[in-house]
Amino acid sequence: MSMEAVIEAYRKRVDTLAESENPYADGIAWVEGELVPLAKARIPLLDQGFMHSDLTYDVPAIWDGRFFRLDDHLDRLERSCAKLRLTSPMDRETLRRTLVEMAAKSGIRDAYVQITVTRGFKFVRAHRPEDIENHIYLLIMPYVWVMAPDVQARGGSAVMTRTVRRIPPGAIDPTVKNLQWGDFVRGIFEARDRGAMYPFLPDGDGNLTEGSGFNIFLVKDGVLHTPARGVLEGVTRRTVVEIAEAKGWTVNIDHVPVDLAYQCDEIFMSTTAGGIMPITELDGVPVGGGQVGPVTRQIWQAYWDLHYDDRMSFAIDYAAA
Ligand code: PDG
Repeated sequence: MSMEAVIEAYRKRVDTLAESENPYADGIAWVEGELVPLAKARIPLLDQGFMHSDLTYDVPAIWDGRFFRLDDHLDRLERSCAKLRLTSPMDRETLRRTLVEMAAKSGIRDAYVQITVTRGFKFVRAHRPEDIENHIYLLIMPYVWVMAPDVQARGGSAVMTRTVRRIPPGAIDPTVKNLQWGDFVRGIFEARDRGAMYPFLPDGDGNLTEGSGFNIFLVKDGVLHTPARGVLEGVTRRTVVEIAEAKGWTVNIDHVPVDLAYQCDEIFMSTTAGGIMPITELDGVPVGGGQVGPVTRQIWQAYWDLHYDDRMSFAIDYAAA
């Protein structure tokens, strides 16, 4: 499907949802065993996820009623939990089933889904991790666009940040999906101050890392480059790599010098919350010809087509709710 067709079909589904009288149409949350409308969801203040940001989370998405790469997100969540010595109090099958039930109950067919595992009520200073009962929180809400679809059609603007670098992997492991967004928030403010939308954070050693909720790809002479280190290993990033390799293109996952961003032909960002997001202006200067490039376009289209591929997604039975 073309970019226009994908977006138009999506807008129709959003209009249908807007007419719904379902109490969960704006979002549904699972907190301490109860399902509540998202706006009513509250966390207990004493949870260490709140007190010390002692948590991890993951975000899969639902597109046109189909869960996309759910198991890849659950695998990553399990790896993140293991690294933080957290254990989800909900086993994987229950988690899968609960998410599907929540989606069906809400009627939301294009959704942002968040699973958060927190330490729980005991602080690690005073207790061994194996003696702490961890918590889980779930939410499903209408699809989140880090870059709005109409902006995707022409491309967004980014800056290479000068006032903030990405927190180093030796401080916070970026492969563990986390909510310590201090560097990203500073980056967003810098981007806005410089008249752009998105911050690209360098690592302080001359290499590119990632931005506020997305991985970054540079395309130069038909080769895709994306940073290996200092980044979340995005599921969308992996999808991009698989698409590119299937097309016979070369993908270089390695150190990516900041300087390459100024030499390349195309730039795009990737995230579950928005997909493939073209950047056509960097530090106020057009990227390549200043248009969304041909490689980005083909990746964009293949990405959304894959959402209907049974190997990557499965249909939610909304009628069952
Ligand atoms: N890097 C960071 C720091 C991220 O938070 C995300 C996803 C990615 C890369 C891309 O990973 P994946 O392709 O697996 O989604 N972050 C968005 C945050 C959206 C937002 O801004 O709230 C997500 O969790 O979907």
